[in-house]
Parts: sequence; C-alpha cells; structure tokens
Amino acid sequence: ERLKMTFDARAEKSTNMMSARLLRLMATKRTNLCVAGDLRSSAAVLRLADAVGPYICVFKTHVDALDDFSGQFGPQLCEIAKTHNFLIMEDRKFGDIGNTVSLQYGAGNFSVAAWADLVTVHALPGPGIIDGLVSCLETHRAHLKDRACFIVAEMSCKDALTTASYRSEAMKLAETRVDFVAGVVSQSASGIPSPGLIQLTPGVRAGVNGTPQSDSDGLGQQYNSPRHVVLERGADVAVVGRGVTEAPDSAEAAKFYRDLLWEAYLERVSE
Ligand code: 5IU
Repeated sequence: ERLKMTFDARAEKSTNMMSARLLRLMATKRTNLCVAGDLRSSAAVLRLADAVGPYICVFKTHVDALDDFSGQFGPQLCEIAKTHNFLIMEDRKFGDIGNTVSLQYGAGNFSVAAWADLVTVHALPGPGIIDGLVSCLETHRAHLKDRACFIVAEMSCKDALTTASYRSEAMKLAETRVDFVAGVVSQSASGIPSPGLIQLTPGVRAGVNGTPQSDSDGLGQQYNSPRHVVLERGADVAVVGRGVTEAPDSAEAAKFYRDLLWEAYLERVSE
C-alpha cells in the first residue's frame, strides 16, 4: 500500500524523472520538509533558502510577491539549491488555457521555466493546461527532462471550493498525465492513483516552546501539526511557511520541523 512504502521504493514506481528524483532526494537527505519562503525582498528569500537549505527537500516561492524581483533571482536561487541539494517549486498555481500558461511559464518578467524545477497548476482548465506547459518546454528543450508540476487537487483554506468531486477529477487528470505530473497538492491521501505521485500538503504549523498550536491565521488558513499531516493525512512533503519564517531563528525552526516530520514518516512506513 502506497502510504506504507518507503520513498526509495516509491521512486522505483515513478512515472517521470522528477518525481523519482524528489523521492530519492528525500530518502537520501532524510527530509520531507518544504519551506515556503513568502518574504518580500529577494535578498531575504535567498538568505532564508541558504539558512534552511540543509534541512529541506523543496524550497517554495511566490516570486510575484517580491518587491524587487530581477532576472538574477532565479540563477542565484539555483546556486543555493545546488549547494544544499533541494528542488525549487514556484507556487504559481497556473490556471488558464494552454496557450496563455505556455506564455506565462516560459516568458514574462519571471521566466519561471528557466529556474523552477517544479510548479503548481490548478486542475480547473483540464488537460489543456498540462499540454500548454509541456509545449512551452518543447521550446526550452534543455529543460524537458528536469521539469514537472504538482496539480492542486484540494486547498487548505476554510471553505475552499475544491470539493470531493473536484478533487477526484483532479486525481484523474494527474493519472492521465503522469509524464509531467510529479504529484498533487492535497490535504489527504484518498484517491491518489499511483505510488509514484507525491502528496504535498500545506497548512502545517506546530506549537513551539510550549505555546499552543494555532489552528488558523485569521485569513482562512487552517493548520495541522506535522505529525498529524504525515500520519493521518498522508503528506509526503509538508509545507511550512510562517512556522519557519516567523521564528526567531529560521534554520533552527527548519531543523525542528524536519525532525518532527521525518520521525512521523519513519513511523508511518515502519511495520
Ligand atoms: N498554500 C497553502 N494552501 C494551499 C495551497 C498553497 O497554504 O492549499 I495549493 C501555500 C500558501 C503559502 C504556504 O505559500 O502554502 C503556506 O504558508 P503558511 O505555512 O505560512 O500558512
């Protein structure tokens, strides 16, 4: 059964190179933590990536929230990713017709395809959105083999419109496009069609130093504990944003989350 399999065993079942690469990276580096670097200056994001780099498998960005994005940001982040061995995910949540996402992915100010290993994609437009992203890569041939996407099947926020039936359609889309889909963003494991698909789960925060765990942020975000998302919700990769960025020492916080999440993973796969 998928949730009882180790990341290494699941890498063997992968249907694309990026999901295999991420699963192996997690197994080798012994981390299933993704840090969301939602800060406003490029320097602060790069500093954060360097500080948490040793403890993460994925660093997640929202480059359209930067005040000072420049063409140097991507290459600089790639350097840090190479040093610490993690993948970069731009949480772009593409959501348009194939032709438009093809333009947004490869061009514009952000040129996401040039530097982000992984991107997030809404299932809403259907299979054409995957075709659009892949067609963009065909013009950036260098990256055809080292890019993939995660499909947003279910959101973490209160009253999200990602209903059970939407979620199940998103899973079907993932299954039909496993060539380019490395995983799904979801709050539970039910219906994930293949052991090669990776479940990414945001909305994770722990109570630190005896403070109670907060379960929301006042703007609809809903939090669960690291143990809960891995053991009860099936998270393979857990996303922690403010739990790390608002901590006094982000490296220490990342290590704290890495330890909790990895221990929960080991417990999940042990008999
Ligand atoms: N994110 C969510 N929920 C979702 C999806 C993405 O929180 O359903 I899809 C993103 C938003 C933010 C990060 O970049 O994950 C969570 O940050 P905090 O841990 O600070 O709430």
